[in-house]
Amino acid sequence: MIMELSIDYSDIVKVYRMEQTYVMVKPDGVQRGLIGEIISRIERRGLKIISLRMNVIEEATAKEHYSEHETKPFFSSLVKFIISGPSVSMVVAGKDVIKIMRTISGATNPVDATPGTIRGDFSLDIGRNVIHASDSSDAAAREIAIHFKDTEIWKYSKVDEVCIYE
Ligand code: RTP
Ligand code: MG
Repeated sequence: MIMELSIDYSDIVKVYRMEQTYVMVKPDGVQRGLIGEIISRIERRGLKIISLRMNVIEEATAKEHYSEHETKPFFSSLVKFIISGPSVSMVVAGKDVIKIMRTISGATNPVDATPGTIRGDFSLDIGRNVIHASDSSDAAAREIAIHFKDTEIWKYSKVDEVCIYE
């Protein structure tokens, strides 16, 4: 028997209006083979990756990205670490994605990160906490613009969105 779902596919376009955030698998996450694990967690949650790139971030870009911390004692070691090897940058879209990505990521200091979060499952040290995710809508807009051109961000529908969103 063939069953048809009674779903209104015309609503799919709503997802375009949802939030976007910037996510990075930091150099430690890349070295430890966690790219796939992290991307899987993002996808399985129902979030949509709308841009994706591996590169070694330029020093000036890393300084701009973390400019809110430029007076902190850990700033120079943080920048040095972020540019130390390839990282994976993404733009992720979805309903409440900024808050959800922060929750999936876990507390900044892994000692406080709940098991089940990325930091709580895969890290031990605050300076090697595997993932970055924007912490507010202003930060998300700023960070996406630092790391991606508009033309690198893909606004597409996914067929499962009718099952993920009410
Ligand atoms: P991120 O920006 O990397 O996603 O991390 P976050 O929002 O959870 O934490 P934030 O306060 O923005 O700090 C940025 C990164 O700096 C390192 N850090 N070290 N030694 C220290 O006290 C210290 N505090 C922060 C961490 O690697 C943190 O992810
Ligand atoms: Mg931060």
